Amino acid sequence: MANNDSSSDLFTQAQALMPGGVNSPVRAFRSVGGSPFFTARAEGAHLYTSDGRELIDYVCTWGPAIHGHHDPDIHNSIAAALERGTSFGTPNADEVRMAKQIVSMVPSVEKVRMCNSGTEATLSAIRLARGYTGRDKIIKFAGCYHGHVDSLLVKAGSGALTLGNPDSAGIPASFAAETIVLEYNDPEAAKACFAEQGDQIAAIIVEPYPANCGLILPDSGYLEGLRSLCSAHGALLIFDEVMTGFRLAAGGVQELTKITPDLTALGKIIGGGLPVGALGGKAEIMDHLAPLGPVYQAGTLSGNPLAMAAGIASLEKLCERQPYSALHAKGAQMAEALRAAAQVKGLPLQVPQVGSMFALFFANEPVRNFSQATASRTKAFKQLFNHALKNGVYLPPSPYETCFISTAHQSHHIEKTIQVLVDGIHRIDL
Ligand code: KE4
Repeated sequence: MANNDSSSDLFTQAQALMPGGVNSPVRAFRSVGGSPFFTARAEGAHLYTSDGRELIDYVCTWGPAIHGHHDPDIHNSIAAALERGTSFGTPNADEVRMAKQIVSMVPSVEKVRMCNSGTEATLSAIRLARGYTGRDKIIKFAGCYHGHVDSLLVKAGSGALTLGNPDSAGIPASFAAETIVLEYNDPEAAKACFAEQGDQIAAIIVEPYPANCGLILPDSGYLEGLRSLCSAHGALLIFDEVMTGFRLAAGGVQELTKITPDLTALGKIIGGGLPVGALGGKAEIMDHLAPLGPVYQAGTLSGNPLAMAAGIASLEKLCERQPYSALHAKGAQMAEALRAAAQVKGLPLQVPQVGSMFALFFANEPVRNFSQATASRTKAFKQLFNHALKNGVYLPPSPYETCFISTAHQSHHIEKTIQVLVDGIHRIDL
């Protein structure tokens, strides 16, 4: 239903009905000031706000919209599925089609369990790792965000970090005690941890390229080291590719690095904009899931036919179009232009970029871990965010997120964005 209320009116109504006026905290603009705009519709590279504004969108609904918004192929696939009903509660052919698609794209995945969000995928992955190994402890890394799973909301990134509560209230100390938090890109810390308690560690869960505390890339050999440690100590390596899966390559980071995790959590792009997550991995491990094995995992709408139709269309389009080198070129063009502008101004700006993902840290040195990310100048980011928004460019409303480029971002969108952001960089007052 079309609504003619302004964003401000809608936000006033929303705050009376939903905590913070949002259904997910990072949307609340708490770290960049002001109030969030409301979106009336989205098309291609643009969001159209309830105030009649057109914005070039670099949030891409936090990752799913790799083909841009309102993609016609995804739209038509959903419309066709809709003619057959919305949910059956029984197995349906599109679940088989989706599973075949994932297995064909993600190198390490032999079997798949569909669910409804990235959070469900990661919570299922750690439960499966604990059930399979008979061990309790999980290693995660400071700044990584794996969804709002109780035992993983410890030194978490994304909205938790944005709001300054990386360790959420409401999580019993007994839960947190089973989670070991290490600094990313610190191989010695990981080695020491396994030397001390390797026989208690069920798994490492890692965003292979952490993108929930800005974007951090691994030092050479770091991920390979985690793989070796897990293999040597009988722990599982879980790649949380909810964000990077299908985003950086058809097979995600594990295709780029040729590292084989034991389990992979997937989400975002896999749903084509509808709620979908998935857990995949070696058949021998996955077969420990109910109804075959003792590890329970379930979901009323898991494998929902509409969501499968949207996700299959999204993944098939990626396989047909193979847009990754073009997306990388756009990301590199953006990053190089912003670095050059900052250098001219003598501004400490790091722009980590890989493929269609990039982030902005106002820091003197490249950011390699959580501590360095949180030491960056967030006030400068806030200035740039608001300058960009005022000039029609929507960056993620937090310095602890990552920007996404879609195939709908044409050269003129990139060029306009560079012009706006370079102007914003020149106006920053540290
Ligand atoms: P969801 O439960 O939000 O679908 O996925 C959780 C999740 C798991 N793993 C990774 C690597 C993720 O990035 C996420 C969710 N990402 C955030 C944005 N950085 C979602 C945005 C939000 O919380 O509203």
